[in-house]
Amino acid sequence: MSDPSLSQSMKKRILHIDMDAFFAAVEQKRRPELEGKPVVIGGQGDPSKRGVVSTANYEARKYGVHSAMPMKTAYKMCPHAVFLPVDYEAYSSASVKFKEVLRNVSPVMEDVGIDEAYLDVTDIPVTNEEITGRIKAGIKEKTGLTCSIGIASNKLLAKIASDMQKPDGVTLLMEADVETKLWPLPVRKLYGIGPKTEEHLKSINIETIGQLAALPLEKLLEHFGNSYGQYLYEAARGIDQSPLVTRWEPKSFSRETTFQEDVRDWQVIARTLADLSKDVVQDLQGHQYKARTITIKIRFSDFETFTRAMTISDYTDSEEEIRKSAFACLKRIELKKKVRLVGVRASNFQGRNKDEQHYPEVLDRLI
Ligand code: TTP
Ligand code: MG
Repeated sequence: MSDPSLSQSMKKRILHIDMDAFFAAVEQKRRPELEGKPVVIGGQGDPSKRGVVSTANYEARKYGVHSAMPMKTAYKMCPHAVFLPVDYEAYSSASVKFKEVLRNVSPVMEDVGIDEAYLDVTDIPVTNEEITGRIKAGIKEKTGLTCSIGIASNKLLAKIASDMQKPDGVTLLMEADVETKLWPLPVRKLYGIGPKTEEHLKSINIETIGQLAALPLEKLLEHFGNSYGQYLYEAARGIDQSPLVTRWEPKSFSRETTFQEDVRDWQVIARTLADLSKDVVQDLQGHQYKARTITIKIRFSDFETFTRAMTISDYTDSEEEIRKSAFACLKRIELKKKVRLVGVRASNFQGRNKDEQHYPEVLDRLI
């Protein structure tokens, strides 16, 4: 772009809004007696039972408690925390309210998850302070909760920015800040880099985004293939031209269960798989989707985890067909140890999900 004024006028202003300690904050809002106490949300809310931490508030995080950690470990780290079960209905209703506030600020919104969204405010002629102030006040009024906001010229940088000053922060990340602010961060902070890519990069001594940016394009293409290699090359430089996807569409529906005690009995595993398939089918039918790919997940007692996927020839929402596919996947896993967890996922929806092939890591994180 040779005309700088033109490139300037085409620059976008994208916000990424992410709620602070979301599940815990909703619980604290409706139970004022939790004020100032460490709070851990997960599973059935009983740390002596199985289940993982969905989230912990900032007080509990000081003790090392974090999402995805077994509840029992959280209890060891912070026995005086208040442990609560997950109440999705309450969190979904807060989520709907906060997204309404955003939609009233700008109709160009991408809904990315229960507690986060992107908002394109390029065409709204007010300052960053004004717009972020308006959003924070609106969310506070409708939900009583706080959020953190990132502002940048694209989604990639806006998401990184929203995480930089949590909780209740506002962070502007300019393209000129890429070297000083983006490059020192670990590669995992980049959207689309999951544990596998992180591991791969570590094996070639790449740990920070700056080190990734120092790799020549050819090397990235050689290690990660054309599409993903090119993506990493650009992402490390803060380049992202992906548009906001304004109509929210789920990419998959999945359900999983952790047994209270590890199971060896095939009948129990099979029955659980059938029940989970039924739940997934209800999700599909409820949202009027049909899927072609069924994936199952089996985690053994020693945490070794296997997934097996099957893609069928026609899109379906039939319970029988999905259950049969799940069982066909189960046959491909040797049940040589006791099983801790079973999961089922339906994805690859009709006419959708074109992106998934490009970002295998994003898919990995969904199941
Ligand atoms: P996050 O935005 O990752 O976490 P958070 O909102 O609790 O905390 P932060 O202030 O750092 O943003 O996730 C949003 C919600 O999603 C979180 O409150 C609980 C849920 N969640 C899980 O159930 N399991 C997980 O592993 C993670 C990361 C989140
Ligand atoms: Mg959050």
